[in-house]
Amino acid sequence: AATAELIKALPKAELHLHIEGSLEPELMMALAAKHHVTLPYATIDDVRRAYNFDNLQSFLDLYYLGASVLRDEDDFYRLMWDYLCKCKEDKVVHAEIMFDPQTHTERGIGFEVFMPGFMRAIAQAEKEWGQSTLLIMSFLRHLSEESAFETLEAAQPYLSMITAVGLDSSELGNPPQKFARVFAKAKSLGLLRVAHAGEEGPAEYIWSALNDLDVHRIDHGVRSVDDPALMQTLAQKQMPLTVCPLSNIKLCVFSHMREHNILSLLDSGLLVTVNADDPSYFGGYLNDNYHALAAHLPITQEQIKTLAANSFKASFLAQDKKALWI
Ligand code: ES4
Ligand code: ZN
Repeated sequence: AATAELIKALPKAELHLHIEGSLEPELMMALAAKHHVTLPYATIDDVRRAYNFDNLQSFLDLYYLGASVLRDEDDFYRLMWDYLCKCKEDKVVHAEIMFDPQTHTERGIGFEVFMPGFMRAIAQAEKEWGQSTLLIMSFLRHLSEESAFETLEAAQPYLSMITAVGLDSSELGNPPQKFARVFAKAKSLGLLRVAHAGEEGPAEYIWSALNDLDVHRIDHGVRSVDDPALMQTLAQKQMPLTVCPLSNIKLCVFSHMREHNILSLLDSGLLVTVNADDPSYFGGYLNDNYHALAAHLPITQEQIKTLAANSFKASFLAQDKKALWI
């Protein structure tokens, strides 16, 4: 009970959250009806029952299907608004939110549709309760380098609203170096950089994210334990890892939460953070991820406080703003 109270009371930052992965089944079904989109689900329970994944790809197939109901500006507003309300509830005082432009542009829905929807919700939450947010534009790595360049080009009018670029989707067979030139261009435009690496992919992909993409954080990175030299480099650089416990269990990266390696990453001196990834698909928002760790691992209250402090240290907030929360 004391641990539950601590988790609830601690101010936290969320650093690894796909806004399209916060689409709850209720909103998905409502938007399908609104736009006359046919989904292979008759009821909300059918949607929830479908969320049993064997690996990353089996999840991504349903994630892209779900996102197909997002059509107009109001849909993107509602998606973002619902997530920001969860932030308020979970004491997520700062959120660095990823969005996947290509998930929408590939369907003919452009930046001029989703960006105003996102920004209207962000402005409202900032005004109503002082919510702090920033945006990370993530490239789909199963698509081409050319498509990523086109996405960066299409984002030009919106760059003042975007802090960083990221890299997500199917990891195996799509190593970070495939996007080295895109990330170099993004860097030249003043954008910060993160990349998913070492979720399903090998430790070499984490090296590639560091060396070829010049990232400030690694999303997931749990496979770093396979490479002692990499562990040493990550610790020495204090390179943040945005670990997503419930995601890793749902996607069978670990067979059970008690097998999760987050405490050994922490004990090795890495700058580890806890994050929700795709909360509506993986069974919970940020506090649920902390609760799942507390339920299955011998985590101490001090370690929980360290993880929350790390989330600010690893954030893209300015140093003076970080200091308010650490
Ligand atoms: C994702 Cl968990 C995960 N991994 C890679 N790409 C993604 N996109 C949304 N969630
Ligand atoms: Zn992710």
